[in-house]
Amino acid sequence: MVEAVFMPRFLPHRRDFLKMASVSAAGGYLAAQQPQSFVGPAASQDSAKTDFTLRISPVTLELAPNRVLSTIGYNGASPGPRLRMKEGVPVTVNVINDTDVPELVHLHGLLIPSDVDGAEEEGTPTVPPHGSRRYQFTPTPAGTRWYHTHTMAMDDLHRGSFTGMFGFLIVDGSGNPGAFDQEHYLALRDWEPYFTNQAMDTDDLDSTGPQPEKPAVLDTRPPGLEVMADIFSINDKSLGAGEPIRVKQGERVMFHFLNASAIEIRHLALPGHKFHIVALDGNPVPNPQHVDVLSLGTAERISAVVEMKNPGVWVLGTPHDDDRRNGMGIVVEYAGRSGVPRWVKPQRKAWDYTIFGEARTVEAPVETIPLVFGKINGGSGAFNQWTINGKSFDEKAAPRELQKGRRYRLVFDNQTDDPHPVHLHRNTFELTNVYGKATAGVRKDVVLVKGYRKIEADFAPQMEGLTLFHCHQQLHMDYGFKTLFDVK
Ligand SMILES: [Cu+2]
Repeated sequence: MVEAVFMPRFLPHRRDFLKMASVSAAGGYLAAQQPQSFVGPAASQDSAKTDFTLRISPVTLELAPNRVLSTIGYNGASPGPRLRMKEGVPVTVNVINDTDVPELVHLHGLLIPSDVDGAEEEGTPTVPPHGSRRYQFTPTPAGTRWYHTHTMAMDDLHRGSFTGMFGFLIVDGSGNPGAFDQEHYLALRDWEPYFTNQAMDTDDLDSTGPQPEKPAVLDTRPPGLEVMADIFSINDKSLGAGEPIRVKQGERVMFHFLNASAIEIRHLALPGHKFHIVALDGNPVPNPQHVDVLSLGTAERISAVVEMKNPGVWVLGTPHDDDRRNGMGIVVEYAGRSGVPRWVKPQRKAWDYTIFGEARTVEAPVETIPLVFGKINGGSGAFNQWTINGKSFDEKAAPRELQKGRRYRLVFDNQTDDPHPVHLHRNTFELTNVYGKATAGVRKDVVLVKGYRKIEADFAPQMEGLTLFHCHQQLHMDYGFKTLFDVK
């Protein structure tokens, strides 16, 4: 069924104070075209540099006309500037902090020393309020990386990754990026978050599947607060408010998607088209595949080529109807076509990391490290506490020691009912088993582990020093869901 979409007509909010005007009475997106930063052929925009400045300061974002919000960003914008570097060529990132609180810039997906990785737990010095600090490092590996704040937010939804402090970081390598006619960097975001006891609503596209890990007796205490949002954008524009992506029939368009949310797990579809997925978290996959729907846990990246062979005006957006009407999408417009952008609900199909992998048998690890994720329900109006192997993060506890170059297998054993996008700093891991299915060759730095399921990932640490592992949902991380390794 084809659904005509009149948008963005933001839904009435659960909060009265957020009464915002809709874009126009007719809901026409053409009334509201703004130049959209970051959308355009990359080649015309940037080339690799060695010196960068990031200024942390308040910014206002016009997500749509009459829908302006304020947050913290980099260089007066959110997303911040796209930082393009060359693999192996040393760079300096000068961070200036115009705010009143200490800050940290985490360089996500890079193999760099602890003192510049941007995590306080690893010993990276903070950027003092109204001060500055230089990050000097040699970027590697090549691929689509990103940068974002790594401060704690706890119960303050105006801090940490709830703000607009994020941006793409591209490390150019010697590899051939493939043939395409246009390249777009699209960061998915939600805004104006709030606490709620409601369970996370999902788009029901990606069922959890069998849960052999689920205990017979569940914790019956009421769950505590989670974070939700009702306003969405791709880069800094809500669906329909920015420039469409303009394409011609027959073009091959490379999309680099980043889920820059602190809270949301996201699906995306472009009706009438397929995504040819070539890289996950910036790392080329051994077995590129066509899919109809993308799944992006918090902090995950997907690079996919779309062949434009279905002329029209389409919505590239989330299958979640409320969220799409509230801004999560962007219009794809073929040359010579006009009219109301079309949306068609995609077929339901579970996301499967292993279709991008190889069937070969992986080398056995020297050691297996179980990481059992637990949740202590906080009850109504309070925060849940999160545990790894029964313990919430304790900064005084000695980190677990690992040996450089030794092959370890991490077992992400999710003994909670929530999906968790877990991230290992300063390393790339290889998925070796996903929900009971063996695989090889898919290299990532974040993986989404569904409720009561298990994923195994192997890695051989290359970098000495403290290495943080955590859930990339800000609230979960802040309330205990993290642990430290120390590589010797
Ligand atoms: Cu989590």
